[in-house]
Amino acid sequence: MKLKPNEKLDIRHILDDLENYRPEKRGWTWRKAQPINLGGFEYKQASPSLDKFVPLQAANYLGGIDPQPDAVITAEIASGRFEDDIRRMRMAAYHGADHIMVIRTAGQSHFDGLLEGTPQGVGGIPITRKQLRAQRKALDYIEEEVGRPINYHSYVSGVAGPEIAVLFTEEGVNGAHQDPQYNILYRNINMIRSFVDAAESKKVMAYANIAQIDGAHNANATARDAWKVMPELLVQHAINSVFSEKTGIKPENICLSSVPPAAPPSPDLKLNLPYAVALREFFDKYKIRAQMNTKYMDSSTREATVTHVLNLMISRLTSADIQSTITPDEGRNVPWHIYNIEALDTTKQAMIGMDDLLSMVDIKNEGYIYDKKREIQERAILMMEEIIELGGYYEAVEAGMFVDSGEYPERNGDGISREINGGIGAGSVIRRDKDYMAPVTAHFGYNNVKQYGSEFVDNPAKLIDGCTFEKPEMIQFIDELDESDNVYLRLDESEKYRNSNLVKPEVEWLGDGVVTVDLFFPISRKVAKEAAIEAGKRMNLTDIEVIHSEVLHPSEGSRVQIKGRVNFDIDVSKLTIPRELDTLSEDEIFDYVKKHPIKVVAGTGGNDEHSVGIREVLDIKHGGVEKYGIKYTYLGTSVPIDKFVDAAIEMDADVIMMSTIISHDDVHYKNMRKLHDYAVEKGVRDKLILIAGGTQVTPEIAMKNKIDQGFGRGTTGRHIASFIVDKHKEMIRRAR
Ligand code: Z98
Repeated sequence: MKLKPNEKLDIRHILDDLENYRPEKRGWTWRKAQPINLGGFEYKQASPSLDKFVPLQAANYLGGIDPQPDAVITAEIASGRFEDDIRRMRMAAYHGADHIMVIRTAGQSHFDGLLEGTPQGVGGIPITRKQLRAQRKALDYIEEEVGRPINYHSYVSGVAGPEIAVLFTEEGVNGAHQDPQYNILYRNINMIRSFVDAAESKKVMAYANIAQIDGAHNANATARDAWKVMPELLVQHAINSVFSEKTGIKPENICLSSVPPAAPPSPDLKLNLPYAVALREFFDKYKIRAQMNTKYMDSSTREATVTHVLNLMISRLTSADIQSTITPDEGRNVPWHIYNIEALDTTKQAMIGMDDLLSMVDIKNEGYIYDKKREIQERAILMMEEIIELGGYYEAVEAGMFVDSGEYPERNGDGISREINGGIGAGSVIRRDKDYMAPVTAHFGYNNVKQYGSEFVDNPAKLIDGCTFEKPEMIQFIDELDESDNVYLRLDESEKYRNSNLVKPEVEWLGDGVVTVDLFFPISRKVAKEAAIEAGKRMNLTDIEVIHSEVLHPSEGSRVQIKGRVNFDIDVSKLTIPRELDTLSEDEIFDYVKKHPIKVVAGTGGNDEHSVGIREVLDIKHGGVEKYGIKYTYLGTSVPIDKFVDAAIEMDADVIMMSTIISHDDVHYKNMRKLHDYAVEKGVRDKLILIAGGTQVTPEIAMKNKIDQGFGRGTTGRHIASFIVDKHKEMIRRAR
């Protein structure tokens, strides 16, 4: 299957023959960082362009270019239905994502084994072999379509961590979070068990070249005063990174999950920049995965976006290698298509906008930034020393040293304390017997295989002629286990919206019918929220919830955003779709008009006094035809129809642009016909391009009334100039 931009990705095709699908490659792929030249601009921190993409809107004025930054860009997807996530992955790839993280369903860390089938999740998807296989297969098609490898990512945590690492290796997962401290601090899993599991998991990840992201950022999200835990964050990064390296993960696959710990209204850069510099300096052989600060995010996408952009500036100043784009979703827990894609665009826009920033500004090696950086590093070293004095990491956790919201060595006594012998899975670690033997690849620690020959020491799986890593045909593929909760049932339920004429508004699942409505009420926020819900009811929405509200003034007004569900389908075959006018590129229009000077006479026709629209499409100010070198003479308002033609003859004009807003008694039709008839009568119809425009004008109406083209709402000077150029070319051809 080859994907085509104008065809939907067929989920059922992805599911076909999954049993025999094999991932095309293992391991992580970095972007090819290289300077590029695009649209006449030089970019230094860039990477090759995509074959298929959706550019930023401003690209309309810059030749449609879509420069890509050098950092890998992440989309975190958490809809709960993997089949809908696949469609979103494709949208994300078009907007520049080459790292797709699928969030796991709530509570999967506590499952002590693997799940099978494709059940629906809460706040993410249950990770299963079938789901992984389907998504990796879909990404194979998508990466071929956009022309760039896409890294697929999920989480190796919880009591089934090692099993998940093996599953990820078998299924071609390219990146994963793995940090035993996450299990201990946030999932209350026993610490000894977590480190033993991590050793095994990391060894497997090293074998598969899976990039590893750690969990330090969670301290930031959890601690009450997040900006104070900066020294601890360095300590957490250090513990996981060194442990990973010792299990065999290559430094270039070790990615620190860094979050700028503060956000406005705190003095963002004054806190976050020295922190990022301290981190970069200490951990220069590893990669930085920059995550956004979600700690302070509430429900305002605007506010989240500004924090995101400040974070992106820090990423640029400290050369982040992977850029996450989680922002607006996490804050208000609405993981919808539109916000995922918006966050990707924010990232692309900001990173490209700040291209090569470091060659223009220096980060000072003195004064405030130096002192602050140095202080954070010193505090981190002191914390590490105290941990060692206490007896090690386990003792330090038991003493509540982590996620304490004091700035080390200050302590607030609110750290997360876990008992060495407590937590989930306590007592489940047992010493391997002397004759312990496991004939598997990438197994950590003692393995008694030497007795069978020295060739098995580094390759125990040879004893059984290879394990599932070498021989995927040994993998047992389980399709579905739950008859009442699986992808086929969900696809059947939404089938009427797949490849049919029916559509329904959607935020995350096909046919979910969810819409958002933005409202303003001139009252207090408390009352406005209730008024908004009532408004939603009167709009026939169901399941109405307020998802955002803002005070503009305590009594003068409040903004409320609600979501709700609609209960109708739209048959697109019954819609009248206006014909889209072709536009030429700005350069094409400029070049043509330079070689073939074009003159226009224009005005509002008959008794029409509405001159705003016509001025907008004439004047250079807002991109009217004048911008392209077209000369115009404005005849004014209420121009008699015959005067348009007489003026055109007198001025030797090529085009008449008549604006006609009033439609009472079909006067706009009548005036168009009159204009044509008068031009015929004067013997100049063949030499003139006649254009009519106005809110009630359509191309069909204009042409029916013998006018060359009609322009309605949304017309810009470029539309009209493009038409004039095309028509002018045609007239020259005909005249030959
Ligand atoms: C992120 N948006 O970092 P559960 N391991 C680590 C984690 O940080 C996480 C998990 C496992 C964030 C997502 N992080 C939050 C180190 C989650 C996931 O228990 O299955 O949710 O574990 O991308």
